Parts: sequence; structure tokens; C-alpha cells
Amino acid sequence: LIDRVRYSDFHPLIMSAEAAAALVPAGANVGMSGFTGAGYPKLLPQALAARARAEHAAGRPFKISAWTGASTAPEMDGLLAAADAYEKRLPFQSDPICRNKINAGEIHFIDMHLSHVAQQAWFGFLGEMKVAVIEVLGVLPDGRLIPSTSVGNNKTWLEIADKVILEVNTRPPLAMEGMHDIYYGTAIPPRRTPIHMTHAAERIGEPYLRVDPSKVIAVVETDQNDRNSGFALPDAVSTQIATHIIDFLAHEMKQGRLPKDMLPIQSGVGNVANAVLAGLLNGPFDNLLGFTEVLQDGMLDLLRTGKMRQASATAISLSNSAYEDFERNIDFYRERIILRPQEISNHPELVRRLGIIAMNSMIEADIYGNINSTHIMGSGMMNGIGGSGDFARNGYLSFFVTPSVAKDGKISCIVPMCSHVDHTEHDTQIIVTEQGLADLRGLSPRERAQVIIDKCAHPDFRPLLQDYFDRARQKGAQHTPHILGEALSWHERFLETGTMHG
Ligand code: 0RQ
Repeated sequence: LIDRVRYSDFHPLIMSAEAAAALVPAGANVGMSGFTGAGYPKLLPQALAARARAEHAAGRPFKISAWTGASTAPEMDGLLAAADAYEKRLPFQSDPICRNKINAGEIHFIDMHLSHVAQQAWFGFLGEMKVAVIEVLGVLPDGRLIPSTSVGNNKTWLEIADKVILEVNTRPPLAMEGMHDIYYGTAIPPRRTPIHMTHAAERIGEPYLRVDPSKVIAVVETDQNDRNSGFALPDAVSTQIATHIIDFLAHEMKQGRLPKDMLPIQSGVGNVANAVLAGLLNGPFDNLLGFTEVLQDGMLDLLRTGKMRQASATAISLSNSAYEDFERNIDFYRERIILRPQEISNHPELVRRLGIIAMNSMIEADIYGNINSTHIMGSGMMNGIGGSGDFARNGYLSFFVTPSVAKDGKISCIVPMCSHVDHTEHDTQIIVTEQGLADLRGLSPRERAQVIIDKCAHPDFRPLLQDYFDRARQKGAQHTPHILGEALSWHERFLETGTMHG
């Protein structure tokens, strides 16, 4: 570890995860590194979970509130949730145990736009951060930190936390050094200045994180890989969705509404997103750029084959095999990947200026184009809004994608009214299911409804949606026709009978 921690003042602070966990005060807001299963602390959360269990067994309360970049992994969110160690969690999670406890009312969860988190923490809106626990790859002789596989909110956590615990992970390649671009130009209004980035692959910061050495109270050694979740090969439904998108993009280019060079691409996480990227691999577009938050397998493939020139993100979240390729060819990827803080990777100013093509998955859409990305049947939290809103509202083009049905066809993902709205009709331009693509640009609500029903609904549900829309058009105001007493009856029916079918 001494090789990795080249700042000698930190050497006396090297200790076990258990000893470091004992330094975290009960009830504290703790800023943790981690973004979509990348760069989260590996050992400290486990030690904190063990401490919580021991305290609870002794009849003493012990909980913390954890703030991260985005989701982490079972060995963090899973263990800490299972140990009843979370009071509050923000801004995103995807762990089944954590999700269940949120939905059981045992953990408070604040679901936030990922670009908002750092600034709201800075504004003091979220409370005080007692400790930050940050995974890094090493410490330079002058005390600056080499970031790990995600940057997330680490810059901000290191700035605002009273104390800092570093987990130095010796497993990821040290040759990642230089891949990161940490921007220190953000300020608090009214002193903000423009972010001078006019190209997705521009570097505007420095490769290292700064920390005030006097705040560092512990240094823990880890030697573990990230979560590295696998992705399924694209199935027929995902492939169909991807084909609709790629045909549409080619058409837009032909019409002169997309530059020949294409615009930088943001892609959400998951199998559909990966299928779209796989489609681009064989598609007609070259010299692509990525400006996204999570770099998944699909984007790595595009980079490796030269289809994509460069990609900007805040985290690298890869399957095992893709990670091996990343490690083996680190010199190649270091030249082509830029990892930034999430307030920059997702910044509305940049998304708007660069003209990003945003593609995000959803849970359901309604016939007018409102989008639910987060809630199951109106009340249950899935993962969170993540960065989808940062990109959807500000992108040049904004796609929302989903299979037309869920749960073996019992649920229609196109409904009369969304049971929860994350992205309003004003933010949605294009909705895609395996059935087809609804281009909503320039359409009024009534026009949108007909296109969404015709193009995106599953044939099993299309007549029911048409019937609802037709009857809604019989009476009441006709800007956005609804039958309020019936608008959520599909969800009610599912909750009562296990299917949305009548
Ligand atoms: O449930 O796993 O129990 O079977 O929802 O659905 O089809 O596997 O889709 O994994 O791509 O996730 C929107 C959740 C889609 C995700 C969402 C059930 C379905 C299944 C998952 P099971 P799929 P995906 C970048 C951008 C918000 C954040 C975001 C997400 C489960 O993409 O969290 O976009 N997005 N971030 O059966 C009830 C419906 C349903 C439904 C699907 N209509 N009703 N259940 N399901 N549709 C990343 C970050 O920001 C970090």
C-alpha cells in the first residue's frame, strides 16, 4: 500500500476497515463514492454493517444516512440495508434489499436528479456531511488523489465533509491515471461562470481529486473488483427497439435535421440501452461521440472498433469480460475515455450546448407522453430518476424506450395516465417500444395520443386505449381529454386482480 500512498503524512493513518468504521459517528450523513456499481468503497461499508449489527444486538441504536453518486453494490447498499444501518439514502439505488426496505417504509429515500446532488449539498440543502468515504486508486506525493472507476460526487464530498476516510483500491489498473477530468470551476450563485466546454471530448479540469490532508482520518486498503454485473445478449424485443431508433436517426440525418457527424450520445443503463449501442455497432454512423453518465459494454465495443471516437462519462460499469478487455487495453481506452464529476457529465448547460441525443428506459408512458421512470403502480420505488431527467429535458433529441408490456403481458407499459410522472409531456420527444416509434415532436396532446396508441401500444391493449381515448373525447375539456375516475383504473385492476386486462 505504501507504493500507492506516496504522501507520507497518510502512512500513520493506514488502518483496518473495522478501526476506520469505528470513527463514523452514529446518525452521521456519510458521503460515499460509487456510481452504478463502480468505484464504491468495498470494505468500510461491510465494517459499518457489522458495527450496526453489534450495536443493535447490544440494544443501542446505530444508523447513518448515505449519500452517493448513484447505485453501489450488494456489499454496500445490500449489507447496510440488511443491517438496518440506513436512516436515509440518496440520490439513487438499485439494490433489491435496499429497495424492499424503502418500500416497507424502513428507509427514507430521496430520489434526485443526479446533476442536482452536488450543488444542493453545496447549498446546504441536505444537511451537514460528517464523513466522506472515498475509493481512490492512489495518493500522489503531494497528497492529491488518483480517482477510481467512478468520479460521481467525490469532488464535492471531499470538499464539504468534515472528515475523510480513503479506501485505496489496489485492484483496478493504476494506468487509469490521467483518464479523469475533475472540474474545479463550479461556484455558488451568483458567482457562477459558464462552463467552457464546446466539445464532448474536451478536457476542462485536472486528472486528480484534491483533499485537505488535515481532514483525512483513516486510509484503508482494498483489493477488490467492482460489482461488474453482466448484460444479457440483446433479445428480440430490445433488438426491435434498437432497430426503430437507428432507422429513425438515419432518417433524421437524411432530412437534414441531424448533422452528418451525428451528435454525442447518452444512453441509460440496462439491456435495451446496450442493444441500441450494439445496433450502432453495425449501423451506418461513424466517428460517434459519447456524452453519457455510465459507460457500459456497448460503448466500450463502439470505442474498440473505432465506431466511436471518444466517450465522456462519470463511471465505467462493465461486465467481467468487458472489464478484462478494458484492463488489457488500458492505454488505448485512457486516450478515448474521460471520467468527470457527475455534475459535469450530466450538466444541463452542457447537455443543451452539445446537443446530446438522450436515450433512457422507462417503466410506463401515458397516451399524452408523460413518463414514469421510477415507480411501480404509483407507490413502490424501483431505482430512482437517476440522470434521465438531466438528459431528457435538455437533449437535442430525447427518446424514452420500453417493451410495450411487462410481467408476461399482464401490464401495459402504455397507459391512460401514468401512476407517477418523472418526465412530463414537455420533455418527451420520441417514445419507442418493440411495436414502433412515436415521433411526438410538433404534436398537440390529442395528436400525440393517437400516434402513441397506434405506434407503441401492444395489440392486446391497443383497442382498450383507443376506447378510453375515444370516450374521453366525448365530454370535458378537449386539450388533454381524460376520464378522471377511470384514468388510473388499469393500475387498480392490476393491484386487485394481477392483470391490467379487463
Ligand atoms: O421487473 O425485474 O421484477 O421482472 O421493472 O424492467 O424491462 O428489465 O428494464 O432493467 O431496463 O429497467 C426504467 C427501471 C427499466 C430503469 C427502468 C418491471 C419489469 C422488471 C425492470 P422484474 P426491465 P430495465 C441512466 C439513466 C430510471 C433511471 C434512468 C431505471 C423491472 O431503466 O431505473 O433512466 N430508469 N437512468 O418487469 C410494473 C410496468 C413495468 C414494470 C417494467 N409498467 N409496471 N413493472 N416493469 N415495466 C442511469 C443512471 O441514472 C444511474
